[in-house]
Amino acid sequence: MSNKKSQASSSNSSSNKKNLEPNIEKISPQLAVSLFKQMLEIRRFEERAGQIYGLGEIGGFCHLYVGQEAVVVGVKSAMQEQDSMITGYREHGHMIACGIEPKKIMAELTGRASGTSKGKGGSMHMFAPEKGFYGGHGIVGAQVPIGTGIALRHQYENTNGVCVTFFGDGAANQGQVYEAFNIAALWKLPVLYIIENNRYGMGTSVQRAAAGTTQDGHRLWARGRAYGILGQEVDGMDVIAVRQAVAVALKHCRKKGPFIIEMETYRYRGHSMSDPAKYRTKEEVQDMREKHDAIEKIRAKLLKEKWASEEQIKAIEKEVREKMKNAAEFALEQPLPDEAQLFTDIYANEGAANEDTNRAESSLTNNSIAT
Ligand SMILES: Cc1ncc(C[n+]2csc(CCOP(=O)(O)OP(=O)(O)O)c2C)c(N)n1
Ligand SMILES: [Mg+2]
Repeated sequence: MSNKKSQASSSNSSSNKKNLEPNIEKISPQLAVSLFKQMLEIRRFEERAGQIYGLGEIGGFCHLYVGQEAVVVGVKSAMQEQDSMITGYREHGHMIACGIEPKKIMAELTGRASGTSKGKGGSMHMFAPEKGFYGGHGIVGAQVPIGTGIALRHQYENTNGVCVTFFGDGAANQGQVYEAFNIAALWKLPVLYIIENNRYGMGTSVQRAAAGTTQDGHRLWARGRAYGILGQEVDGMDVIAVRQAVAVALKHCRKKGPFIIEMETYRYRGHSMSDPAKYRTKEEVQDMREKHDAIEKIRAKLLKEKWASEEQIKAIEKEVREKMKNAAEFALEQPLPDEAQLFTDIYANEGAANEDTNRAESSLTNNSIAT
């Protein structure tokens, strides 16, 4: 990660001309501690998930968010109650940031009946609409038009909400993203697009896959320019910079419509648990972990500013470790879904769906009599 400060707060950046006015909020010690704790929760959760996957307890794909924690924690901390969120398949951290109990998420990963999708969604398909979280989507980029549609609902129903729509650097090359940008700009939809640029789409680096990007300046955010959508790059390894930039961007979205933030971030683990990550060097990963880790950055700030003592930090670390250990133990003790559950939750309105099926079956029978 470049050591660049968030462009939101940098006045001499060339891209800043198109950016929003900086609005530097003073961060309280309590807030800083809470951001640290939330990021740590996601990290420890993901480490446990990785272990459980190794034990063969997680079926299907499993994409960990280790390294990217500052993005979702910073974003969520700037969101308001009425806002909503949607993302792709690397969403365990988003679920935690939205306040869903880690034990229920772990139960979902392990396919248990008490999981957030009753054990039928797994790692990639988790939802909590009651908390404003709309998934959890396995098709790369598919969440972008859906998030734009949720923004239309916010506008239509005058909720004053914004739909924060996350997608990756790889997804940024999808055609449907630009169809969504077009309609969002035309209709001034309240949508904040967050590009989590972790430098790779599976094993392909962003420079190899995305035109107009370089090692230093990714500039995926600038792709909104053709539609008149403003955007900026932000250091996604700095939770405070993320929060500050998002707070300003959300104000813009509520009043004027779409905005794009490209978060410069990094994933420490492979694309998914089955990826040995041979397309990058060990040194590259080590450098990121040692010099740019977002959790270490805020831990150092807490100590430097005397916002928390060593003892307080240790106590938080212990509490979080215990919580995630308990979440894993809880999940593994839970029963699997009953076999009868195999054919439920397929349609949104199951009563209507059953009627349709009956009608289709009877028309089939009638037809076969007639022929
Ligand atoms: C439409 C579609 N094409 C291909 C895939 C296979 N696939 C899964 S993840 C992925 C890479 C996406 O990378 P990025 O958007 O950068 O997200 P990241 O995994 O880095 O979070 C691909 C190509 C898919 N799931 N859906
Ligand atoms: Mg990526």
